[in-house]
Parts: sequence; C-alpha cells; structure tokens
Amino acid sequence: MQLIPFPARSDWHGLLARPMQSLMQIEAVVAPILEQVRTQGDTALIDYAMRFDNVDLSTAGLAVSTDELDAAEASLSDELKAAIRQAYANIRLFHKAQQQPVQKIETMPGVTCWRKSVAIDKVGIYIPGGTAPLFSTVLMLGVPAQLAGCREVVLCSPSNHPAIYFAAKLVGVTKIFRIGGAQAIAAMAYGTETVPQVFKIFGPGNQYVTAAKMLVAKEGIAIDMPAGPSEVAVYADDTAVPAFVAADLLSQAEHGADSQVLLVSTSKKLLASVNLVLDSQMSRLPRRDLAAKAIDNSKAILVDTHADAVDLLNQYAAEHLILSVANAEAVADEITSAGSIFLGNYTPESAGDYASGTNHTLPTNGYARAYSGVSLDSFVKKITVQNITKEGIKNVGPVVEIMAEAESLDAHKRAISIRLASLEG
Ligand code: HSO
Ligand code: ZN
Repeated sequence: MQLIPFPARSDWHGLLARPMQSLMQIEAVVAPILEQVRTQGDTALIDYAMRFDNVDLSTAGLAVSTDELDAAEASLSDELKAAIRQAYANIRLFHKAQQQPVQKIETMPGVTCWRKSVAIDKVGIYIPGGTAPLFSTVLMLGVPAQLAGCREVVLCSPSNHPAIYFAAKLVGVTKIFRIGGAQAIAAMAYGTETVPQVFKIFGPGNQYVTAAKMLVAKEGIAIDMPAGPSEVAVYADDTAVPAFVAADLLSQAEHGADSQVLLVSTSKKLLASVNLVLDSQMSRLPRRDLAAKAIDNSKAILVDTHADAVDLLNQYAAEHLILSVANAEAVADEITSAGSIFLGNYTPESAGDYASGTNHTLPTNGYARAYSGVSLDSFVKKITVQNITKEGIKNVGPVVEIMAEAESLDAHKRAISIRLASLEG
C-alpha cells in the first residue's frame, strides 16, 4: 500500500479518483453481439458459446433442467447447504422488513391518495463465471425478487456450479440458462425463442457484461445500477485490531486486480501495524496474486483529524465502509455517502457479503453519493392511486383552476370547471 501522509484537501479529488474505465472500445465489441442475438436469437447464443467458451449448447440445450438442479443439490455437502439456507433466512428476514403497508392519505377532505408496490413482472439475474462462483449473489438478487413477487425470474450464468443451482432453487428462480457474457444480457433484454424477455436486469459481470447492460439500458431495459470494480474503505483508529483490518482489506482485494482498497487513519502507528501484517497474511492466500495487484494500487491515507477523515470518506463514497473506530455507531451518523457501513472490530465486510442479511449489490465508483444498494424496492414499481369525491373536487378544484389558468393551460382548468358546474344547481 502506498502511504499518503496528510494530503492537502486540494489533492483529495485526484487521490480518491477511481481508475478511468473507458467503455467506448468495449461497446464497439459488444454492440454487434447484441445485434446478432436480437436478430438471430438462440442460433446466435449457440454460436457464441462455441466461439467464446468452446461449449456445445446445441446438444446440452440452453436451459438447465430440473433433473440437473436436483443432481446439483444432491452433490453439495450438507454443511454448505445448511450455510446457504441460514444465509437465505437472514437475507429474507432483513428484506421482508422492507415491505411497507399501503398508507391512504387524505390530503384534503374527500381527496385521498396512496401508493402501492407492484412487482416488476419479469426480471433477469446474471451471475458471472470466472474464478469465483458467486452463488451468494443469487441469494442477494433472488430473495428480494421472490419477496416482491416477480412472476418470472430468469437466471443466466456460464457457470454450472451446483451451489448456484441450489441457491437458484431456494429463491424460486423460474428459468436457468447456461449463457454467459454480453450475449446473456442481450438474450434477457430482447428475448429469444427460449429465453424470455425481461424488464430489468441485475447482477455483476466483467466489462463486456457491464457495457452490454449500459447499452440495453439506453434502449429502455432497466438495470440495477452502473457497476465498477468492487471497493472497500476502512477507517481505523488505535482501538482497531491491525490483523483484522488487514484481513478486511485483503477480503476485498482478492475479488480482482482492479479492486479498490483504501485505509484511512489519524494514527501513524495503526497504519504501520496494518502494513506489517498485510504482507504475511497475503502470502498465505490462494488468490495472493490478484490481491497483491489490488493492494499495490491501494492507498493508506494519514489524516490530521477525525473531521478530515469523515470529510474524505464522504467525498470518496465507498461501496463498503468499515468503521473500526471507537464509538463507531456515532461516527456512522456522520457518514453521508457509502453503500453499506460495517461497525466496530467484529463486523467484517465478509459478513455482509454472505450472510448477515443486508444486500451485497451496492453502488461502486462513487455512485454511493446518489444511489442506494439493491433492496426490495429494486424489484417493484410504486404506483400512485387517487380518489376524489364530490366534496373533494369542491375542495381541491379551485386550487387547480387558478394554477392551470396561470400556466395558460385552459383545458386543464376546464376539466375541473365542468365538474364543479355539474355539482352546482
Ligand atoms: N464483495 C462483493 C460481494 C461478494 N463477496 C460476493 C463475496 N461474494 C461485492 O459487494
Ligand atoms: Zn466480497
């Protein structure tokens, strides 16, 4: 980690900038793939699987069968299944509490307004292949979809890891397809002979998948959020345990060479101690090469005061923020931008990544300044409803008439006046 002592505020912006991700070149590669899937459907999907992944889907089929799901379940250890079931229960409990009862509000006598949640009818979940089979992400996206009551939940993944299939079954995914990459996003966005078209697409992926999501978003398909490499910021003081802090930094760093890791402290001693244990912990990790690259690009920032630390962290707007400091909960009250906050020495990010209950699909790349992580709300639309009685139109009508006239919209005014007139005499 690079140690940056007491950076001037004027340097923060440059210091906290994420590496620029130019999607332009990638979009040029992805756009023809989208077009091919849009026009050729399943044939294109089978061709790409052969060309990019050397997988013959013409015999295996695009869809994963219920027999395969059952076999996957049988192949998993009871220990792992029990862990996944516990995580599922915790995530479900936390997200269930996000359901809100409909509240009818009478704004004036006879004028009643309310808002109801309606599930997005068809949603798609993408789970990448690659070195880590992210079945935890199946829970994070599938649980709120299940609670929302989405009728069709489509899952695409190039990975056939049995835990992905087991988690998919738990959350009630309706169809699973062995499709990866940009072509999977295209299949869900446009629909093919076999893959149903969905209205919103969720899930992580490489730059091609991200570019594909951005492109279909321009065409009116909703996406969960713009995604960048995963990141964690740790704010630690002398009450922090250096070995715990190092372990947390590494848990993020092992996601990939482009992971973002930031350590902030007012204590030079703490920074030095973390640095000391970091290397030895890293050398014992199976994924140490990936982690080392991420750690090489990451920064340990020494600041003067607690107020500086808080300002810097709010400016950075981390996806995950770990507060390993005294009075962590009070410090959390000072944080205005972060995806998810972890308090004290015994709340590692890993807990939230898998099983505590919160969602791990969170805004990266500074989007936490204005975006929230995935929640039950991500899977519903909120529709407002209103009902005005004869008494109500007499109350609110004159207000509308005056405003409509002032906006020079006479037809609006008349839609009121005609009713008011009918009620007179
Ligand atoms: N830290 C990742 C989520 C994850 N970690 C999945 C392990 N598995 C992004 O929040
Ligand atoms: Zn993680």
